[in-house]
Amino acid sequence: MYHKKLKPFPKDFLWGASTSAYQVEGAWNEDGKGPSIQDLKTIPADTSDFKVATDHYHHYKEDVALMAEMGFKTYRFSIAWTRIMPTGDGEVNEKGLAFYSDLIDELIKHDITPLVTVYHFDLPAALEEKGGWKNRATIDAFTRYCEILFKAYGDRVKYWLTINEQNMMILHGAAVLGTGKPDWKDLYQQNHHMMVAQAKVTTACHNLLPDAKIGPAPNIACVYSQTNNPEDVQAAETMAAIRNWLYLDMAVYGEYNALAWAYMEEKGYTPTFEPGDEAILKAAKADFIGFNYYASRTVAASPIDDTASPEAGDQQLAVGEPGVYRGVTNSYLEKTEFGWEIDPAGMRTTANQIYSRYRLPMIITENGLGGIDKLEDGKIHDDYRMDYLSKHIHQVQEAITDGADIFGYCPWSAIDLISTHQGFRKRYGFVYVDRDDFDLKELKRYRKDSFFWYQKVIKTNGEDL
Ligand code: BGP
Repeated sequence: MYHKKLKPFPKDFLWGASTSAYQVEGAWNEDGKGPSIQDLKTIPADTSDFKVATDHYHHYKEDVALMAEMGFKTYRFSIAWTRIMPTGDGEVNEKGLAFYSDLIDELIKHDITPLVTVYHFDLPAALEEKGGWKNRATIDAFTRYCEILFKAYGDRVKYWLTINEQNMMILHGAAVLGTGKPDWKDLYQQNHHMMVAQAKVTTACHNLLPDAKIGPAPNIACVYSQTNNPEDVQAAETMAAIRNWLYLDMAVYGEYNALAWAYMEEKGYTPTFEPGDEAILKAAKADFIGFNYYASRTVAASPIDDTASPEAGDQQLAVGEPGVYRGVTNSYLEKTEFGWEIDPAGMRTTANQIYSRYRLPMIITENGLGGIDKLEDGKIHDDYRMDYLSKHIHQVQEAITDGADIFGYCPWSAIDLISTHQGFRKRYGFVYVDRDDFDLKELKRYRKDSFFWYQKVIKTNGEDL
């Protein structure tokens, strides 16, 4: 594909950036917040826990002012379920409700559209103790929790995201959530419950807030075949079905993707449906698709005695499953310091694939470079980040020119926060937060070079990259 002339970004394009509650807020047990699974998980000895994070809970006004200075049109953040309902269900914590209400007001005061993720990896610990997503009671708790949010904030929040990276929680649960060795049959049952929960809140949102829009936020990556051997190509198709389309087919069509279902049948992983599930799934249709993209994936066919293990890897690192597919390194791509491949063109391909399958408006809800930043004389020269982001934004424009309906771009992350695995060593923000894994210092904020660069990108509506 080529283009002679790129179409401009739409004039009301939603430039912004993302964070998630447990990675940015801190104040882990303040003002009535209950513990989430993230607060209780075992953290490697050389890495910070999530108790203070960036302390955004106490700095949110300063942080929103920095976002406004960059010119953000939107800010994607998540709500900590355990601030609203400390035990995941039952009593509502007014102070928790007030925090997000104030944050939303602060954003609106600065003309920043709130884009709210209701659940980003931080299941209430009290629900986990009762079986978490294995337990169908979690579906009802999630629905009640979301209804509270819709009623409390629906007058001001028009864009909602349901579950962040449900596909990564299932495929890389051990890495993302620290849940230990996967039991796949059980995981696909949990997955089914999350699908039903998502469908219920999508419908609840439509009923309670007819003007609002709601969609999923999986991590979607186009899957390349290592060679033109038809067997490799089929392995790539299978992986795309298991990794990507299973989640989006459900969010949009309310049905299991056929190829993914066939895989689950073959493996004995098909979930049990309760009466009514089918109708609940079918009744809910996303209004738009949010997707996180960090890099493409490349795979080859895998012999049944393959040693590739589905238990290894993280959100992006190559894994595989004997007899299904084997993740391989793409020799055309460079890697970040943390080993994730960099593939800007793959983002265009991914957006085009999603659009041709679902024909729904899309917003990129995460994309970004985790790097080791150095603070020197109050400055952070993060040209590697600007390079990564400008190449990806260029590809967003290519995809828009291809005809994909993309209405916003929210890289990860608005401000430095704790990485899911590498603590404060791995940073993503436009704003540097001065602390390291164990020394909290003063948590002072510094504008990185990428801050000023992104300010210019937004000001010129993506013309000056
Ligand atoms: C995504 C998650 C985010 C975020 C990001 C970067 O998968 O949705 O929560 O952390 O990846 O990952 P990491 O922090 O592991 O570098």
